[in-house]
Amino acid sequence: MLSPEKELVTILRNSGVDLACTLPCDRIKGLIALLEEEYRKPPLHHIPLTREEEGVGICAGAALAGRRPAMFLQNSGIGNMLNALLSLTGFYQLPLALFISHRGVYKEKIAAQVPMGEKVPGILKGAGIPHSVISTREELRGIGKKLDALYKKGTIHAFLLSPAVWETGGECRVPVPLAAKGGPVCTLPSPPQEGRMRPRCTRYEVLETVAPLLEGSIVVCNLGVPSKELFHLGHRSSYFYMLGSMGMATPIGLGIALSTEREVVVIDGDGSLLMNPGSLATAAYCAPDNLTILAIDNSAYGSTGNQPTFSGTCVDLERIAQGFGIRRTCKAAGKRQLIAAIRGRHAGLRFIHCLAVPGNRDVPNIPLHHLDIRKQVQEFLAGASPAEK
Ligand SMILES: Cc1ncc(C[n+]2csc(CCOP(=O)(O)OP(=O)(O)O)c2C)c(N)n1
Repeated sequence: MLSPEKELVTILRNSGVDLACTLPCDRIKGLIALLEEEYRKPPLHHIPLTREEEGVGICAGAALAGRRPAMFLQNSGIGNMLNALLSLTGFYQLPLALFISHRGVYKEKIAAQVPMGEKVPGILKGAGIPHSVISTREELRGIGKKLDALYKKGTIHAFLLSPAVWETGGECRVPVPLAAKGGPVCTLPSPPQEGRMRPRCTRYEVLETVAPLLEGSIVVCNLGVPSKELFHLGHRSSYFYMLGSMGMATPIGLGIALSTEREVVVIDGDGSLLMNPGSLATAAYCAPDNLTILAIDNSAYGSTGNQPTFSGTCVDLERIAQGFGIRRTCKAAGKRQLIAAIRGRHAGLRFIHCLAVPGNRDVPNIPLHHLDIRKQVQEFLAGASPAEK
């Protein structure tokens, strides 16, 4: 029996879909890997995205040129693209097929997926975007007809892909392409190192190294596996674990840093920073003295299966931070450099570009309720100021 992923890609090809823009979700990693393989050669095209909104623009341009574009994303990404969908694709009546991994409603283990997952059908309805729920093979087979109609009419249609559909038999055997073993691009080695720095630690090892140095600081930790790993290494009430809202670690940390005298450390990721790089400009503009952004760059969307990000091929995050105006930047590739970077006396906003090798530690979900996480951090912030301690 064909895997559901293979059957869907066959339907796409039969309907003339020639452009696939993707941003990973764990539940569709097999589908994205298959698209990458099958859409490798022109006239077909696969484009990995940094933020869903840019995909809307790319697809609109492609549709203007007569192509049949489709996007593959998690339902949370709808929140990142609604304006572009309505004021560009919808306004100009361009065709766009949205294949949305529908989280939060079926065998969901991550509570933060629930609000967006439950509301997304209503959000689509409110936005006037028709949608179909796809949870069985039969529903999957009905996609072709709808695709033909939307490309003919120049409309948007959303297919909400329930995780149940991937359980309808036949395993997708395409291996998920993993981030390059060589790790992130480094075109700007910080003195005294010469030449290309090589990452040596996984994210877990990075967190293990820095955790003892984080006592007393408010820590905002990136969503997904980074937060779970940090919790596993030892919980502190000063840790704000993100359970959703990809791309928001630096903005959250900036907001806190501007509101307290305490040291604030943001643990961000390359995928998340690439989704919202403008947050570095805002941080540089505000430049709070007490903010450190520790970007753990494993050149991968680690939490969703280590799909490569552009930091493994063409982007140097330290240069990005510098270009946005952050003056104090450095690179760290091993434990000693990392400790020196974190301990280093400083005044002003810092950006530490920590090179890491891809890989996740197998750790359980965080057992805390999100409101308890908030309460603990609020109470920590409301406690004695560092000067009074
Ligand atoms: C808007 C949105 N799109 C996609 C996802 C799925 N997602 C969760 S974590 C993650 C990867 C984050 O990668 P990175 O910031 O590099 O951190 P890493 O997991 O590699 O440490 C993705 C794509 C999401 N939660 N929200």
